[in-house]
Amino acid sequence: MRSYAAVDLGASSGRVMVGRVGADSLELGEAHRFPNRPVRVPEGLRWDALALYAGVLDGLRAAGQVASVGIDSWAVDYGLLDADGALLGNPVHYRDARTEGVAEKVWATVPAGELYAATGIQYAPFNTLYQLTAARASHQLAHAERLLLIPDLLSHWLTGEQGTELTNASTTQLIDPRTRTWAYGIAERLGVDLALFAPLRQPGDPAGTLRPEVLEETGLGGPVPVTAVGSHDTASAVAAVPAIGERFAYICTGTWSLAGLELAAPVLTEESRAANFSNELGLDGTVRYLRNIMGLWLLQECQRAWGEPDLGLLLREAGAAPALRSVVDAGDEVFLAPGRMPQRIAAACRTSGQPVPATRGEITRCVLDSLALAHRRAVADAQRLADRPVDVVYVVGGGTRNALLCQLTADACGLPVVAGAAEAAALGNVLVQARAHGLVGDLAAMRGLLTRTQPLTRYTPRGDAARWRAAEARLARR
Ligand code: LFR
Repeated sequence: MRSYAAVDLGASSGRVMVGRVGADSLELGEAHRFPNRPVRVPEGLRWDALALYAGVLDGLRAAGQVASVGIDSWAVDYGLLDADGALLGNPVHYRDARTEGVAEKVWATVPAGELYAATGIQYAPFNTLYQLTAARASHQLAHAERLLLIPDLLSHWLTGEQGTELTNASTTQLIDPRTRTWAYGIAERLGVDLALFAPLRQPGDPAGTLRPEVLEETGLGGPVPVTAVGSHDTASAVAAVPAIGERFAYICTGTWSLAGLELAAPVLTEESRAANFSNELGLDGTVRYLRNIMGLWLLQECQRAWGEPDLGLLLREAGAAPALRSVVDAGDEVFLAPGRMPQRIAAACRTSGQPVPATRGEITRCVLDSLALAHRRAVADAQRLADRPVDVVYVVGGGTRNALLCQLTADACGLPVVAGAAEAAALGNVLVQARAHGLVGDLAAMRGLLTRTQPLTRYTPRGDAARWRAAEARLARR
């Protein structure tokens, strides 16, 4: 048995998990969990990078001696370093308003169709490319010598080394998914200086060793290597989908729902662009062909507005509320920014001529029905666009704790749902480290180990597909 520390940073909390991997065993335990609270300052919404780093150090201390450390987090965001290597300001949060209207400016130089054909990345206002364009005239960018994506930034602080991990780099919209390296032509036309980025590294590559000061602060005995993992949390989570064979779809549920397929090659058609599917890069030459859906963010923001009531109670109320009475488009950008979520959901129902959910139970039901409907559309669209039929949908991530959402997803998709690990990202992170150290074989072997060692819950679709079709048609008519 060997122990690996997986640092997994989510939009609302970070955790350091310890995975113990043996020849045919895999156990995961939590060493430390800490809040990740975005901070609104006069210049906008920012991440508290130092608090995150402090949480990582506390976590490594709690984790104890490990064979290696891996870091994954949400995508697209970054820190800028000056010529002395100092962080220039607090990293900007992807929900910050600075990218409003920026994509149109980019498309005036490189039309959206061309951009998609070259990068395969869906339109989202927060793609790193748009963030960099929004920041073009800033003093910070003018003084920046280096850009490090969030996991690479933390890895740099731990080791002193710099790199740009590929799975996360693909979310910048500056990578060509066919060559799996920089989209040089696009960067040049849009005036993005690729020299800002440290050299690319692959999941499994060595990423340095903990600095002596870090060893001292955490009480660990050196040397402790840091291993590059699928540093985009979704890359790590998809690696930990407990799938057998190829005929499966996955939904990574958490703050976001990322729903789609694992492919061997990107789908770069105009139809795929119109359907807003992304081709993010995964382990071992795979492509994560998926759509971003607002996810449990909709519910988290409602809970925040309601003073954080008990989730179990809310779900019971939602279970008792009438099904599919009102649905909203869970892919709609109007839900991206924080604040006033119950009112925004009510407004969306009102303007689409549906009954306005009034109670907490009704609003929660509306959110869960809407998410299940969005899952249905994404799974169906992905199969059609990639010409790859599936027999089963795997759900991983925080949403696996929400049995109602899993059941509604099975009902909506008309397919069996198999719910895997809530901490899938951490498991994928651990397994890539274990593999780099020779303990596990390829992706199929990693998944085999997961199916043998992790509890799975199966949800069988309950009939009445017609009601979901009708709800879908209601949304499409908007
Ligand atoms: C999920 C995730 C998504 C990405 C979003 C923003 O945590 O990484 O994959 O689109 O956060 O970075």
